[in-house]
Amino acid sequence: MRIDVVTIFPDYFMPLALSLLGKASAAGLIEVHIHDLRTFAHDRHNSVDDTPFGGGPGMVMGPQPWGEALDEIAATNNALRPVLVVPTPSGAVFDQRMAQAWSTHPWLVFACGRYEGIDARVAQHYAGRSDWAGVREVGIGDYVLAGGEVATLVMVEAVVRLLPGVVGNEASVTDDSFAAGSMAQLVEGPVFTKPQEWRGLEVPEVLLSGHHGRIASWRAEQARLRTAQMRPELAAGTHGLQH
Ligand code: JCK
Repeated sequence: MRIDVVTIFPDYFMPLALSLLGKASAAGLIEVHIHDLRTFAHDRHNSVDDTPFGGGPGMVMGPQPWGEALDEIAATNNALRPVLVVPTPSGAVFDQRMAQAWSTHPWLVFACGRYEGIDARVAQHYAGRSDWAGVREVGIGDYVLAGGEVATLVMVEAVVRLLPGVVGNEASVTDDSFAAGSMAQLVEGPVFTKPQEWRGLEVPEVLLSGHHGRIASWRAEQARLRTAQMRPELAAGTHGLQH
């Protein structure tokens, strides 16, 4: 999978060299390119923002540097159609199902806005371009960030760990996809490792019993309890995944 990111803060993406994502890059499973939007601005101060039409607080990112950056990126590979992802607090909320869907695309391009966001014509333009595979305007939750960079890191990590060969332990991803149909319905219960007793706290005895059937039922019950306690909206089924 190829991943391009356009941002005025390229340093935000240094974590992509680390850990899971760094290994995926080193193994050639992903190819990541970070682009500085300011290099596509042509005035003396490399400005990328301007005052909003209609008035209001703050500044808005203008369409010209975005158009030049995205066109230049797309021109580097005429065989693939990129999906444009635009993180925004007003988008649909990114979830595991979107991560699964995006993990099958060969090329994702993330447009990280700052200030009050990006001129709406940028998303509109690329949504109408047949040499692009569409535009996804998405948020990562109901809180306001200062820009799209952190949301992009979140989405890239969620997508990349689903790629074949990226997570060493395939069972953990398979489990998620079981959860993905069901992540809608249940969160996981508690997990434990050694030592068997820590500061007077014992690991639940059933987990030491070796009875796989009893362990599975205990875990299912713990998942139900934890979901009811922490995620009542999932327990009620009043969230996004059932269609
Ligand atoms: C991209 C700029 C900052 C700040 C206007 C918003 C009422 C608009 C996000 N889940 C998420 N939360 N925030 C973002 C996100 C924030 C961004 C950008 C993503 C680009 N900003 C900003 C204030 C406003 N207010 C609520 C008016 C943008 C994601 N993904």
